[in-house]
Amino acid sequence: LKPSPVAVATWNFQNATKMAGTMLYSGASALDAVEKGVMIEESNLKNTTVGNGGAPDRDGNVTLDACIMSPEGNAGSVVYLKEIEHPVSVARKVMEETPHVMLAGEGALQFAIQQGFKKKNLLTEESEKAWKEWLKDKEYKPIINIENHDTIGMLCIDENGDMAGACTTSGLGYKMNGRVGDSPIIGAGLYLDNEVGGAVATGMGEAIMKSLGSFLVVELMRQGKSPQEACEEAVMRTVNKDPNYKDFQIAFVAMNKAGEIGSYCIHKGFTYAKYYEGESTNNPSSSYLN
Ligand code: SD4
Repeated sequence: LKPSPVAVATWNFQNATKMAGTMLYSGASALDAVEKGVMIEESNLKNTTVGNGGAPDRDGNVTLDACIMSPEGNAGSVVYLKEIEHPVSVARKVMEETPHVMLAGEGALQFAIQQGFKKKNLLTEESEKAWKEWLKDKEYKPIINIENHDTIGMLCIDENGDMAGACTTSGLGYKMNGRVGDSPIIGAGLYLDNEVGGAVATGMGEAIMKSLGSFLVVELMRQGKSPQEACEEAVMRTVNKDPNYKDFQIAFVAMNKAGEIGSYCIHKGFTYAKYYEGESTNNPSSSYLN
């Protein structure tokens, strides 16, 4: 029996899950739905961690990371991409139009332009103002407040029971120039296997990359764990290994082929959005710390 279509995303991004969910219930593919779904947040100027309006690095550059995975197990990714509002769509083009998986920086931008994407200034007045404020003290430390973590990772199941996933971000605010996080790394910010399920991550990318967290979650599900158990074990890897785990947040959302969802994080406050059978919800995640 196939599950009904489902769209699930990190944080309370219900506009994104509604977009993806309504597309899925009208017969769209999981791949089209995840792309269009996360594009909502790439264009949302109020979201300062994704796409247009994303916080710049400490030198004032807005640099974007994104990736996408298809039911066939294909993947595309862009890292350190500047001046393009929809990095997820460029990642999809990398997957579909090139022999490669990942393009970076200048080359990614050049490819995007060849593909017809238009350059745009993504540094808004507000994010420039906030950056100039930050420059006064230049204090760089992980910020665990939920307001500062708005990366969108999304997983969808379509009417055929096929799954796709996407992840897109401007990364940690005021990161070093050149820094790339977990979000565009296949297996870290996103992993999907259409036979098993998928996982997406948000939070401190450096910690997620070191455990290749999303890959880990999917492999644990493959071994028979529920999405919830798999997310818990992946978070505990970091908690047990990193003495500084209290200073940062990491969170995973996972969904298996049956449409079962799980989620876990270090610090309380993480939620995930879901669209299922016409109903849109925001769901609190369980956490290691309260
Ligand atoms: C990163 N994981 O670049 C991203 C940041 C994030 O919500 O999730 N922000 O490390």
